[in-house]
Amino acid sequence: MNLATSGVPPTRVLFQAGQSEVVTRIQNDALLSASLWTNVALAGISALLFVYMARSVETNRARLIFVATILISLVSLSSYLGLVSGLTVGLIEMPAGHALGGEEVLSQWGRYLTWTLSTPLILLALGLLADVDGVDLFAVISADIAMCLTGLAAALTTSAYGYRWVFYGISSAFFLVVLYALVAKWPVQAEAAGTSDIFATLRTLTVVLWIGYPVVWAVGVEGFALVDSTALTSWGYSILDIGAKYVFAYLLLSWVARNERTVEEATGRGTARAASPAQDPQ
Ligand code: RET
Repeated sequence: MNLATSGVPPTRVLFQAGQSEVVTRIQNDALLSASLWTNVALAGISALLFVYMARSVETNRARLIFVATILISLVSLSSYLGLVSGLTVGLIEMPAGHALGGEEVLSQWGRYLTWTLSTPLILLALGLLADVDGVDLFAVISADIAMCLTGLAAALTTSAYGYRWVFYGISSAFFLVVLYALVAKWPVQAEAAGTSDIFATLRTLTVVLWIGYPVVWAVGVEGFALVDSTALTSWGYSILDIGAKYVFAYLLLSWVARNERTVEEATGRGTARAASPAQDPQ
């Protein structure tokens, strides 16, 4: 069916709006394009760098941390290619009550979808570093995935302005679970694992930058639209991504490569020991 001639009003077309139309809008906005291509480049370069850094890593747990972290860059590369190609971008009409109510806004909904893959990998890497137990890791990663999916709902809800914020509130509640683990629980386990110094650095980086995401959402086009530019909102997320993924990953992997023994010795105090009766006769 040709939507242009079918009599379907443009406001109802929303996600059927052709990818080519969305791509044209992105390409015509140099600032917006730059926010995406910068991350395509950084994701690709960082993945290559991390694979290179992995060449001398031999022990199991260190290798696992490398695999999880290299995947962060690869997920990011796919995510940003989804955005620049228009595959995971759509036009949504903001509901009445929103500062841009009635206007069509470019929604980069693919970001939220791919965060459901990248943020669990970040938490997995941090959890392995701190040698947290499997149940804790499962609970925190589940809350994190729920945070991303309800964040996706907040961004895509167009039936009523209030519902956008209801989903935002639920997403924030899940986020508090993640923050609680990072700030209160995991540092204690990192201390026991002998990784507390690097864990503290990465934890601070993660907590500060991750708090930036809901702030960008609230201030940017999706929330109060105090900044009503799609390009600037996109740059907000892109800059946070650079710190939360590539800088984070570089700091983590260079430490792990230098301290393989500490990482390997930590195995057995948390997950592995609890799961393996052979190491724990009681
Ligand atoms: C949203 C809006 C709803 C409320 C909250 C949010 C939090 C998002 C976070 C995202 C972190 C993303 C990262 C991506 C790396 O690839 C969904 C923006 C709380 C914390 C680190």
